[in-house]
Amino acid sequence: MKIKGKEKDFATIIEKKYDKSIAKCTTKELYDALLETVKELAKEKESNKGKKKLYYISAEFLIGKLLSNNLINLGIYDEIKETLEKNGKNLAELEEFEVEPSLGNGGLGRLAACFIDSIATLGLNGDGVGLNYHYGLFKQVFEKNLQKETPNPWITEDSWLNKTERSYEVMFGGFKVKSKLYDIDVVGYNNRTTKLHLFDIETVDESIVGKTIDFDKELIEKNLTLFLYPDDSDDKGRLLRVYQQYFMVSNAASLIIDEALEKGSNLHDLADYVTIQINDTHPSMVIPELIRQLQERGLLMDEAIEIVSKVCAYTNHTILAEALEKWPIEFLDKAVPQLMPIIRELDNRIKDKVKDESTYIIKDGLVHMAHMDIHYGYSVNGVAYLHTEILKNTELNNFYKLYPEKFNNKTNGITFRRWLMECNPELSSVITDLIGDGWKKDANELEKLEKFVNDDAVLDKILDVKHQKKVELKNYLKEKQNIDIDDNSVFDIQIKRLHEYKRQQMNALYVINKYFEIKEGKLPKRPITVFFGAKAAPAYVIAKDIIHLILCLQEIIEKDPEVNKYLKVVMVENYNVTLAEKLIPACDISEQISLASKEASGTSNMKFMLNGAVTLGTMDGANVEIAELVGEDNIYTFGESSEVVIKRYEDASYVSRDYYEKDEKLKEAVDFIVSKELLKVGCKENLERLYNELLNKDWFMTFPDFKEFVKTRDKVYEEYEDRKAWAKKMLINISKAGFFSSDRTIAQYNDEIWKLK
Ligand code: Z2T
Repeated sequence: MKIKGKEKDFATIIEKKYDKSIAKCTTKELYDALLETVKELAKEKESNKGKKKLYYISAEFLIGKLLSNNLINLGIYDEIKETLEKNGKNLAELEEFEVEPSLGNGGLGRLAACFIDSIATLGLNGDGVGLNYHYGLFKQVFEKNLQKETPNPWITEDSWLNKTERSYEVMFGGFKVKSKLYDIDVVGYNNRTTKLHLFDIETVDESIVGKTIDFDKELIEKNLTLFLYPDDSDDKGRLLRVYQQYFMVSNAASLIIDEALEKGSNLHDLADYVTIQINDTHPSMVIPELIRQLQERGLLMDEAIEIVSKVCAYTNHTILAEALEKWPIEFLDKAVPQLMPIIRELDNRIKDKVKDESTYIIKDGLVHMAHMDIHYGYSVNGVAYLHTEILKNTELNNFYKLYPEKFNNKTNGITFRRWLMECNPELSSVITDLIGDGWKKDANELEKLEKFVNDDAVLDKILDVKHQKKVELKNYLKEKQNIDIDDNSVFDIQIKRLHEYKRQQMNALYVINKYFEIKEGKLPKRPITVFFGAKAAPAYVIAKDIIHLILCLQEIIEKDPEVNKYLKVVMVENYNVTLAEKLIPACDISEQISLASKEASGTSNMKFMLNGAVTLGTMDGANVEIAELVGEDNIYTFGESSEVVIKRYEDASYVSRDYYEKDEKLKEAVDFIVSKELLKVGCKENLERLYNELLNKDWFMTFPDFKEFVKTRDKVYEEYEDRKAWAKKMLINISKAGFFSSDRTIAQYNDEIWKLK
């Protein structure tokens, strides 16, 4: 590799730094040296430039570990790997040593991370802006088959954060704080870089947190950047979120204005210098805050509003009503009193010209953040075709009627650098051997794989790689969690945040059903391993009950000698990006079973497909587009359509008990939740609550889909046995995954929304 124009090899760097050879270094010494080297290399790369700049503001950036990713993007992965190996060391150990940053929770945060990778790679002038949470999202531990939350400190002296000199004053009602900016260099796969800006405060005090994640929510100066999504089941927690959000966007607005001024903007022309993507409603207060700061700098209200309306664009990530943020006026009055008059003015202007009350910003004492985004942003996008259609035709129809031109779709994507090249180098090299490495820059080239669909040697290779990745996962989980897995079993995986609409509970009901079949002597042709990975929000009671059910099932099945040879449940602890990178390449069947209409897009569905798993899913989110691309022979779909589901909600006609009473198998499975066997290993309170919830409500309609789910899943296992036919499905899935590259998504954001050069 070249540093400051001079050819340098890692061995010499080590020799100079520690006065000893690589072979004699500890893992920490090697890691530190690599971290330093990569940081230096990143600084030397040209950063993306241009007059207009994008600021992608997001409460989450779930970036994952960065060492290997950066080595790949810098093009020195192989070189470093070989040098280490020659000296009896290995990169995997350094990867293990790195701590995963805890700056996100799920799809929205991981999407933001894929996006900055693609922004850097495409050479676009755009940065990420967010917060530097010291503990981030909680760490999940299992105790007595229950989820427990503990702090997840991830910032060590070896982190990728670079301290900067940038600092702003942020005013809250009654006090002010001083911010401090940390940057992480984001290295693209093309020798260019961009930045992730993470704001923090110096007065934050980690010692107010003990072994649990409880802390005094009123000590804002000490707790502001401790946790991502602090428990919001009480007012104090919700108020803290407002403080966090305002802190994020006030800093962002200051940074944006400063950078524009430095480049020669006179602020009247700010829209030529800046575009802001608001990643769901968490950063929505950037709208009134930017208006406020522009007024502070001498602009009049009318002009400030006009400018901001040309600068801000909003992405919606969900249609779940309970997830659309609405803040009580009192909260904003208390935390950010300077914004309330501006928000009122924004609302009044709408009330003056729009008749439809459902679109007002302030209603019944609540400030509807998304409404503000839609009225005062120039673009509103959904994250998959179906999702955007539902926004236009149902959820946001009243807004669509006002501003049809603002609405557009940007189907999500994933970075193939992390989700193929890094996590599955074996498959990557099979692909490159077949079609060359053009696919690394242009993901659509993966389609060239299609011509090998009848080539037995190629199909065998793909099956071999899959098996190898299954063995790797098996060994990893043996070492980490002391779990024994049969690598010849079929690996059936559902990994995502725990939410009722994602329907992990329906997957669990399937497991119970299979358990009974095995007990009755109806044995599967091949053992089945059902993997789950999921964190539940600490205050989301039913979600935690579902985790409890899964962990109880895991224990019961494990201990049952009649069943454990044929069925195994594995719930991995503290599911995160690192684990995803190990699970996804090993997956045979990708569970994407959300209630149709509820999953905006999903992104694990894309990662699985890219790694040769076959989807078992509902026609929801991006599954619809996957089905369209791969064709019906290469995906398994089931369940009621989004139209039927939406209707059912509209006419409130769904009664779960009717299904329960009519379907013997379903009844048996549901009853098992509160059976003697389960109560022996589980807690009565949790299991009964879940049982009652399903029987009396089942808000996400698992019962109507259950029968077809069982039938389809059994068929998947059946067809899995024709290994050659299955390998063809794998190959087609890989070859059609190119559309889901986040490079494509970001190119579309740029062409149709940001319009950067
Ligand atoms: C989130 O991860 C998602 C939606 C949210 O709505 C919030 C969070 Cl934290 C407020 C997810 C969607 O559920 C998922 O379907 C989608 O793929 C992902 O965002 C990225 O768009």
